[in-house]
Amino acid sequence: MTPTITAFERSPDGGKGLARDMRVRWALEEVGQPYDVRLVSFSEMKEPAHLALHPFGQIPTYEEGDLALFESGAIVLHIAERHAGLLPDDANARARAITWMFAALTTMEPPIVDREVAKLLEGDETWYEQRLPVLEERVRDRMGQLSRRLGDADWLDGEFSAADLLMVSVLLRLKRSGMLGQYTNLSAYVARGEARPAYKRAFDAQLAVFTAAFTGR
Ligand SMILES: N[C@@H](CCC(=O)N[C@@H](CS)C(=O)NCC(=O)O)C(=O)O
Repeated sequence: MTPTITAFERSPDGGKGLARDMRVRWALEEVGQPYDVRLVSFSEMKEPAHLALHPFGQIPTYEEGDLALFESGAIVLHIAERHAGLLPDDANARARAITWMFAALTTMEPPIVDREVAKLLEGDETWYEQRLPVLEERVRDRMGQLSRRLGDADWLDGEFSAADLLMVSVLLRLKRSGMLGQYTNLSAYVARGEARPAYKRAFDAQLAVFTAAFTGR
């Protein structure tokens, strides 16, 4: 059965692939599972039909027959568990990969998103200039720790897995800030993720949505 995911009708990131449908698209592309996309506007996301799928009125969601999921990490895990290619077969290696998936979403992503949100919503506040270095320090702490752990390895734990897919997705949020470029091995790690054919297909698909919304093509 072909799953359906939801994505922004007009992504606020301008098609840069930072909205969280991108990681779900990427996972589906990695395992070769075709999918449909239902585009939603900001107002539709807050209406009952969408709230029945996503209690917080956000994207992405994932529907497959009777199953409806929300939370990008849970969706990627679901895809990885049902298809070969995104989680190792060995039980311990699989548990470690899932650990890294949680690390990407619960240890790395929050400080990165806190910094982004502050820039977006608090940039005009008088205290913003004092707050920014604190937020950036928290991001750098985590980047430094991750950089030391990754060392010169290609991926977090052996072969590419759903853990790398999520970690690269999270780190990509920092690309424009210049902070990623301060960690040579993390920049190379992200570039390796972006170079994957499945990533490129997913990126092109989400960009096509944005382009169509603005050009009508
Ligand atoms: N923890 C959620 C976060 C979902 C999320 O923040 N989605 C954003 C797009 S990337 C969204 O829908 N924002 C619109 C809103 O919150 O109104 C996940 O990983 O799926």
